[in-house]
Amino acid sequence: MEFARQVRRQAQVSRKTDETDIEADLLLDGSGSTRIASGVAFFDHMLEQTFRHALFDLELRAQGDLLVDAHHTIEDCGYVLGKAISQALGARVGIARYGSALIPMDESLARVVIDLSGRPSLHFRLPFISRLIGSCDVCLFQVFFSSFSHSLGASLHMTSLYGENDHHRIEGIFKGLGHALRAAVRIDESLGQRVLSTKGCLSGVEGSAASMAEKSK
Ligand SMILES: [Mn+2]
Repeated sequence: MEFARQVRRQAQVSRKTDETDIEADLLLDGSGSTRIASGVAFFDHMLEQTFRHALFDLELRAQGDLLVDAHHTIEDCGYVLGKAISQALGARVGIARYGSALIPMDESLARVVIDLSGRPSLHFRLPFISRLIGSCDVCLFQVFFSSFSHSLGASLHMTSLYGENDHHRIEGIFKGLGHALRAAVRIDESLGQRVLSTKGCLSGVEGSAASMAEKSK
């Protein structure tokens, strides 16, 4: 129990390809303070919702090939953010593992459920009315959540139950992700140094018991 508590749950991840150059600095047990600059304003607005509501501190800087379109930038931000959370969680010792949220946003209602199982899976249901929100193609949200769930190693179920306005509906989803994450990463003190799995590990994570021990030194 002491072991899990003493570790500062943070990560820095950078990733550079010919398409994107991204740096993320993340603190899980933060206050929700964010500085986000992806070059896609509406996407920044959505990420700010997730990390503010999760109470994670995040600095994210992305420079992508936006002259092509926002696809690579948004997809790779998903990859980097999922990886940063996974890295900050290490071997996932003592965490609640599951989180869920029902989030109203005016006339709309979003449901988000997450399992930090180590196994990636995404179910995303939001029938958009428009093709664009701001300058952001709505098909890119699913692309984002897909790469995020893969690098995080999480089963992610996101459903907009109803609503009239695309902006409200997707914002409810991003806020719901924040609340679900906040619940799932919470240290459950009754678990002590155990992992909430009959296997004894949450498989597929990049961290390991050895790397947790290294960090706690
Ligand atoms: Mn908004």
